[in-house]
Amino acid sequence: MGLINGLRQSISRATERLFSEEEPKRIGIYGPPNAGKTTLANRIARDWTGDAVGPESQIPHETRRARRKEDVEIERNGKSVTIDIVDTPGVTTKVDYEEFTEFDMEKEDAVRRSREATEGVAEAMHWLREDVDGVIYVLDSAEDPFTQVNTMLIGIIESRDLPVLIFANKIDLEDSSEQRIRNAFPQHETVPLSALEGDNMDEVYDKIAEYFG
Ligand SMILES: Nc1nc2c(ncn2[C@@H]2O[C@H](COP(=O)(O)OP(=O)(O)O)[C@@H](O)[C@H]2O)c(=O)[nH]1
Ligand SMILES: [Mg+2]
Repeated sequence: MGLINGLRQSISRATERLFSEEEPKRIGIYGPPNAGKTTLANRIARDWTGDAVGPESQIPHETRRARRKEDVEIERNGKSVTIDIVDTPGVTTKVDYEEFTEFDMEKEDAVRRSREATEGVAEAMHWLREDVDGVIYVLDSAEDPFTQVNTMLIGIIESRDLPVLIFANKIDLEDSSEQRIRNAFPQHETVPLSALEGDNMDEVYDKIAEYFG
């Protein structure tokens, strides 16, 4: 009996290992509000599965809960990687309801949205600590990358030893600078793109397969 149970246990451990190797990698898309995280998540999902992850918006904090798209299979150079795309709320040091009232919203709705956004930020941080296997860090190339939030998040990602790619988004904008982002995070690979226009998506998928596959 002891021998058979022992055998059973080692077989089930081996099976577990086999399956865990096939499990998709969970890739979190992080970055400040309005960097284009949802636009990117939707483009990846549409390119490889045909449907979207969530609504994109000019209103900051439109994504207030983490959204997931499971089993997105990306095929590159004869290799395929299966990932779960997690689109997170933008991380910021301050969520102010007045940001919302600028968008013609009633105060009550604006206050509710800012409360949800604050909870969403906490949730995104929790996922970063517990639940993701790799990170795509999205930045708006037309904005200054040297912010406390970026430094803090990249620091947390590094301390967890997670593979990370920096995406310099919005390169279609005239005052964008990919180099400014490279200078801010020289220790990481930076990929320029426009999630909105679909520029440089071939390199984006090559890098995703290379880093997270
Ligand atoms: N010009 C330009 N605008 C973009 C690009 N990606 C996203 N946006 C716009 O930036 C705004 C915020 O995008 P969203 O994906 O909601 O940002 P998120 O808050 O990071 O999820 C929207 O108005 C998008 O259309 C891009 O590559 N180029
Ligand atoms: Mg979003």
